[in-house]
Amino acid sequence: MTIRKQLSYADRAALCANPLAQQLFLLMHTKKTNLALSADVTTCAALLELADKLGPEICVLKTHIDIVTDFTLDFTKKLVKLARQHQFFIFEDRKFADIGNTVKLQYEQGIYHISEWADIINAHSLPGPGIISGLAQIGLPKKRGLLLLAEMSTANNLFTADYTQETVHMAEQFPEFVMGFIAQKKLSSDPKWIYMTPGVQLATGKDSLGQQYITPQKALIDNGSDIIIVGRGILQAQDPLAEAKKYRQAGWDAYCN
Ligand code: BMP
Repeated sequence: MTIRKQLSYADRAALCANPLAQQLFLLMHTKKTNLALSADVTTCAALLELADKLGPEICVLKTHIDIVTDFTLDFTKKLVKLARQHQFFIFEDRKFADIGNTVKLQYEQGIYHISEWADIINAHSLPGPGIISGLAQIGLPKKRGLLLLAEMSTANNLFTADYTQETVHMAEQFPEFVMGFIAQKKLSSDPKWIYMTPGVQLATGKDSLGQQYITPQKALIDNGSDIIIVGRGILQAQDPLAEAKKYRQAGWDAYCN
């Protein structure tokens, strides 16, 4: 019987063309965490408190900046400071989906100036490769990274197997800027891609609006993903820090398995 050694996060860091993917793999390896917190709260104070308390447990903090009611640019400076202090990357879950020229403006300008503070962003591949070229014009000089949405966690979504594979092919044309995918499972044998999986809770289930949950073990062991993205599983717990530690342990045990 031959036993094939799986590549570790550290091994895979060396294979990445995108510098941020490399740094993220190394951070996961040294910090021993593959947990991303989906910090879906609506005030700057609540977001900063989460970043400060849970920052030591996570590799990525995911934001939806347009749900924050009292946004200021000063808030983003504080968030970046906490990210450096506690060693995590900031991922703005903006899901860009327009033509290249428009997403460039949305990424750099407007109220949020996303390119100034978000290490990672994501985009739909639906408009074609121009969306990646547009975002890359802003993000590449700043050494940022892009994730493409190749699958979604929701019930009855319109992502087909062909769409998912075409998304992987599109990523292959931009290895310096694309880090990997938002997906439910590993999609390619190329070890440089990083997979982040939302729709994760300690028990399987769903919410009332189509969200579906798989367990950390299912995401990381059975499906071959790399990072679990957890929102309400942690945020709605009585003690979010204690719950984050549970998810961190479950995620790390699954990776080491
Ligand atoms: P929760 O764990 O509370 O269900 O939150 C999941 C988070 O991941 C949300 O911020 C949502 O926008 C995001 N997300 C998702 O749930 N499924 C996807 O396919 C893609 C996402 O970005």
